[in-house]
Amino acid sequence: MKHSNRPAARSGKTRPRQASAAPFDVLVLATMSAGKTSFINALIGQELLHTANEATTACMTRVEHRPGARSFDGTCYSYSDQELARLKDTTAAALRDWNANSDVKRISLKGSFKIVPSPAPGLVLHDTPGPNNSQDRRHAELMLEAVRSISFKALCYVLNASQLGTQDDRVLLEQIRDELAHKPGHPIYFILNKVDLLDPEMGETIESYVGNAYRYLTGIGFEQPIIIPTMANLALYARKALKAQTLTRSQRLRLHQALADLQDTKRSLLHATVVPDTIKKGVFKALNSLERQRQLKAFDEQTREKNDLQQLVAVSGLKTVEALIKHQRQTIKNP
Ligand SMILES: Nc1nc2c(ncn2[C@@H]2O[C@H](COP(=O)(O)OP(=O)(O)O)[C@@H](O)[C@H]2O)c(=O)[nH]1
Ligand SMILES: [Mg+2]
Repeated sequence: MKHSNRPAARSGKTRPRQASAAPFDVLVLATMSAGKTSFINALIGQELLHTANEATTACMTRVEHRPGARSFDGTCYSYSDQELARLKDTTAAALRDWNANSDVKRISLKGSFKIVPSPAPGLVLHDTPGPNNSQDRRHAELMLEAVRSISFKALCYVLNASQLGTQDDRVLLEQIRDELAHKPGHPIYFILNKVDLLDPEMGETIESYVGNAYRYLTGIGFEQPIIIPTMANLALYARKALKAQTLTRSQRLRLHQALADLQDTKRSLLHATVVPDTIKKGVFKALNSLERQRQLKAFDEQTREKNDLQQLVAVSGLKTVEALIKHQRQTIKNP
């Protein structure tokens, strides 16, 4: 392992105490490469966890939001729950190494999510390995252990819109349905990811794909599923651009294309979303307000670009998921 095994040095200064908040754990599940890790990075607002078009997530990763923290504290643990390494400022490269190390079972990260508005403290996201990796049975075991042992308050299940209803996906959904039968009252948000890959001119409209997903999920036994068409990658790129983080050439090109298509796609993305009315109205309101601002003010080019990026994030599905999480947290607090 490349990184220091020594515990991080403690500074002599006393830090201000973090406001303690009730934890709200969100478990993210899916088969391999549906976009779990990309979705979590978009929720964090930074490319922190490692993503790729291959079986990358090999261990459990817990990411806790600590508003105001300057960097991400990271610790990784072995299968016997021994601390293997710890870093004060955990980088994506360090996480890639930990993730590739077969001794590492779980990683814990604590830091400030770089999104606006900042979520309330206590939000914890859990990334899990896709259980359908035929090379490594441990992935499936870890996923199941996560569902059974983490006291999550909401579950995000990521569906790959461009490969809906594979056999692996159906098996996993049936497994989750059976596991959740013993845990009533846990909302599931179905993230219909990669909708940017659909080609409306080939008849692949958002509405038809959400309809397909609805029938698929109700057929498996999920009644009145909440379905959010999502573009996790583009939301992440837009959030990176809004925070002046460097984008790769390919990310810039894809973002540019998405912004060019935005006028045609933005309303259909929100209309097709299957969520409670109050949530949907809130997201439409935010989009309308951004559109009004863009028309009314004497915007310079830079402010207009920022407004476009905010509109993209507003319709990317991420804002809808964040609104659902916020609503669920309030419901738990004030039942
Ligand atoms: N086109 C597109 N690709 C995506 C999206 N989200 C993730 N991906 C890509 O899908 C691949 C797998 O993503 P990853 O987050 O590692 O999936 P995981 O295995 O479920 O964690 C990567 O190449 C991502 O860049 C999306 O919204 N649109
Ligand atoms: Mg992953």
